[in-house]
Amino acid sequence: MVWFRIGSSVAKLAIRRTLSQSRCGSYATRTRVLPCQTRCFHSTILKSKAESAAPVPRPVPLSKLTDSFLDGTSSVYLEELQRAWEADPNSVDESWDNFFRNFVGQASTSPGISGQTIQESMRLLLLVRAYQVNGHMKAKLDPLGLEKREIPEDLTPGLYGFTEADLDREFFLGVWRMSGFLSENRPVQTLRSILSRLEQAYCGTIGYEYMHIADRDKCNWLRDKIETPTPRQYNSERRMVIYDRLTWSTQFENFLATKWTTAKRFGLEGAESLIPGMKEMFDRSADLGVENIVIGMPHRGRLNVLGNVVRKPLRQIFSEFSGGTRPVDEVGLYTGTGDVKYHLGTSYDRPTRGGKHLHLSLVANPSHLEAVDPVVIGKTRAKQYYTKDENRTKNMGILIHGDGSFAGQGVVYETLHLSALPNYCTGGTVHIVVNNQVAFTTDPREGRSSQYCTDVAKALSAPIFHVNADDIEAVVHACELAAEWRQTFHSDVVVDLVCYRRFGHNEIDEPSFTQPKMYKVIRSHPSSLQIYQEKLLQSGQVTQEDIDKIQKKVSSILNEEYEASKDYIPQKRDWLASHWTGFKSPEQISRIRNTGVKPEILKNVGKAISTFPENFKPHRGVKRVRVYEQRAQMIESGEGIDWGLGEALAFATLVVEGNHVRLSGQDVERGTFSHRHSVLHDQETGEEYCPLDHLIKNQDPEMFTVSNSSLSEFGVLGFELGYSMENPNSLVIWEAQFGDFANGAQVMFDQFISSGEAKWLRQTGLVVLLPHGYDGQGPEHSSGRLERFLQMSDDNPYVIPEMDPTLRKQIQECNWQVVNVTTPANYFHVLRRQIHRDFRKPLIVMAPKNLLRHKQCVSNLSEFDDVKGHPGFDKQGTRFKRLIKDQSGHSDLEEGIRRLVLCSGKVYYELDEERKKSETKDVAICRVEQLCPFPYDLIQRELKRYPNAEIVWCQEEPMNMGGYQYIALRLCTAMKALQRGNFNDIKYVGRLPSAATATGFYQLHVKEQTDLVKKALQPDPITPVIP
Ligand SMILES: Cc1ncc(C[n+]2csc(CCOP(=O)(O)OP(=O)(O)O)c2C)c(N)n1
Ligand SMILES: [Mg+2]
Repeated sequence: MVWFRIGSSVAKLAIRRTLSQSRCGSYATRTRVLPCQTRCFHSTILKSKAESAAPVPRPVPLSKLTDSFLDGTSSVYLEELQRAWEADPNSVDESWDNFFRNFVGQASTSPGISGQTIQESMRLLLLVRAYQVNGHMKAKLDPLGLEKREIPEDLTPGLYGFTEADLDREFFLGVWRMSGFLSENRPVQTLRSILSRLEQAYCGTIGYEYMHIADRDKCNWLRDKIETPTPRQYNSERRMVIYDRLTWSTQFENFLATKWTTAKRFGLEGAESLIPGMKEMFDRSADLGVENIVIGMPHRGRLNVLGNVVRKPLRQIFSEFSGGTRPVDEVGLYTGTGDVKYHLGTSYDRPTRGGKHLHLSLVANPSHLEAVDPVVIGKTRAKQYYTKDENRTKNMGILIHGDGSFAGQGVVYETLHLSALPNYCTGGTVHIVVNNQVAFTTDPREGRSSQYCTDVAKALSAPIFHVNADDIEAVVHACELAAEWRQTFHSDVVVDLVCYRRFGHNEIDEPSFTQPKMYKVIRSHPSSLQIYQEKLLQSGQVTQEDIDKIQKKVSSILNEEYEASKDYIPQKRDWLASHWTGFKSPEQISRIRNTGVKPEILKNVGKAISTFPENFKPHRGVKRVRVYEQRAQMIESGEGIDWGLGEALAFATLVVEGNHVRLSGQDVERGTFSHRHSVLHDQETGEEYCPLDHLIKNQDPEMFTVSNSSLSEFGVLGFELGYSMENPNSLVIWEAQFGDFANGAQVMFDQFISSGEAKWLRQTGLVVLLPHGYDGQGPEHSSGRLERFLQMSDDNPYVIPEMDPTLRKQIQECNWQVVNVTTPANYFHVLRRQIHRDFRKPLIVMAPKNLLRHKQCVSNLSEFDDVKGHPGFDKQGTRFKRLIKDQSGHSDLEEGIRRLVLCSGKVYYELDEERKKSETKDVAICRVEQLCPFPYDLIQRELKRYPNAEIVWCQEEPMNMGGYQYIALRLCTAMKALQRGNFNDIKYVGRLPSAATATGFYQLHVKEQTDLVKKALQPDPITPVIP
């Protein structure tokens, strides 16, 4: 494995470019003091006598020259190269060697070229190259004209020794293995025409950044599009469509502004061309085969996109503006808490200009900027899986960003970095940055260190098209080009829509407090619509009448929709996605199903997952000790099934039942703790084998997916969340390396997973595995922060809900489930339960570490099956056990038990061991496997079983962490209902409150752990928490 991803040339190129490019401040770039002074055109700084006397080159085909030949943009560099070559031809790259051999010292054979020096020819090429690399620095991108950019000196012909006298001289440019005008077979051109072509291609209202892309074909493809002899031209019909779309965008905002003068809507004024740009991009994408587009976007312009692009009925948008209506009373229609209008998601079918249909989904998002990015990408990938879109050309993700957030939020980078990973790639995301040159009140110069707000995308070799948003046709062109790029190269592309924000951050904000100069200019700046209107009228292609007609039409439809909004009643379809038809809302009872599996299926899949091809040679340790021989033996004997096998059986049984299973996270293939080994590596060939891919005949290799991820929590968890939301018939799991690291994705937990259903009525059955447990690994490797997940649970601690199995909706009504499971069989069932129910609910699992190989932490195969009389089979059948009662064979009434210790997780095994060691017989230990929602029925069953017992909650976490605070309130409610005491009757055994999750001193850890385990079993009563 090499240390770099693509090729060392990329790194070299990047370094060289950093050294050679002097950066200048700009409109949308950070203002910088330039070390360079803009050079005048007449400068002759590099032209020496010796050079002017140099021999004239002959036009030799340079077919052997590679792109790398043109990497440098510095003439000094070129001269140095030549000197080096003269001293030793082997000291330079082969392409340069060819070049110098072909040119230097040869007399001209071309009659059209006179007085041209080899140096001039090379310098001219460097000038061309400079335009390709840095032309965007001179492009007219700022609609407000406030740019203070200094033109980089490498765009001044004087730098290369050219003077005005050279303008009408003809120069040799050669026929290159390069697309664009250099390849047009016009080797001889005047300097004037070369310059005007370069200016037209690179310095108009679109600034292209693409020369950071190492791939020659991609660069050529773009050059071909950029360096066209005739600039883009739209016919009058097309122009009217663009005009119509711009009118809709503009009038929509105006209409909202007049009807709801003080409402916050985060209008698009100043960036209205986003809407026609998006529509044209979508049309082009549809022409190129795209059928589904998943959109993620922030607040700015969202309503406009919803109304004009996604085509959410305007009447509905207006109705929501007038206060928002909860949907009509309909049986089982859950409305949740709702969210403000500019966060809601939706999906609609949209006809395209080319006569196709596009399905558009706008993903609901929180205020947290950019947090939706990975969710959109995950959802897109899931759509690709379910539609068998192997080329990834039918389903596309598009993300709209703000300039401040694109540059500032780390999740942007985390998302971009998923783009080329085998199990996360979506064939390219199109990014549009609504670059209004301000973030709330912050100027770019204070908001980012990079030149452009889009620079982050260069790390991923995405082309970036900066476009002046006032030139609507340029916007349309850039958007179409982006769609074409995506469909051709299946990789990310960025459109940087350089615009402005006509009003404040929102409509009731005063922008002149902080940007007085900018807003002075904005006040007298015409809208894009006015500018375009003027242009069309001047062209003579359009009459004032045509324009009036469109204006009138749009205005009357807006008014009609407004009238209709007054009686608008939301429909159920607004809330539900198609794959989810039949799934129950939190208000509809869903039957509890068993999760046991037929013994023969268990045996069969068990064999399949412990077998590998005969000639495959896995590591000896994996083969013998961990996976194959031991697992095969466990299946054979039906005993001693460990965690890894329990999990694999859950995956395998779900897959054979037709479900898609996807597990992702850092190092999940092997498993951080080396317990999973789901992918084997042949020790000789390096080949990989995943047994779970071979459960059924011709199994789709993606049906079971296990994938190591990039080292990201926020991005990858978000991706998996998006993936899980697409189709309910999939078990999607994200595993943290250690639970401690999951808070890097805290936004995902807070804004999406815990509250997404309540806010946006979107269910997910996502499973999150958080390795958790106190085993002396210090404060960063002990805690998955169980307390946070419990604290965010929305079950009322003082109310016992309906617990009758036939009427129970406890889980459905709760925002998520939090478990800390202690047996492989119970883990198997809790995973299967995620799928075997008619609703979906996130599942947070405090996953074990040392239980993975704990001798006692094993199950028998009979606990996995559905056979009556087997250990897992109770009154209802075989199911996940929300609580595991004491294993001492107690009867329904045990009056002699003096203490009932309730606990959760691996501390159980330590308590049990101590109980055995101390031969304590009068203490019962129950495991609360499902902490949330709280298993009131089972807890009360145990309270009744031990009527005289002192009630103890034992945990290994500090008192301000772990389950204590959540459990104590609910346990108290359960006890009160049985008249078994109150809060002070709940005894606490665990660590004292602490700032750090755990001690870093191993010896101290051991002492603390031993003390708490001993205390839980001590003969004397335990002192109450409240003295
Ligand atoms: C993660 C996050 N931090 C802070 C905010 C508060 N906030 C809302 S809008 C905004 C400015 C965003 O600027 P930009 O990305 O340029 O978008 P614009 O509003 O200019 O369209 C900020 C800081 C937020 N919504 N999300
Ligand atoms: Mg902004």
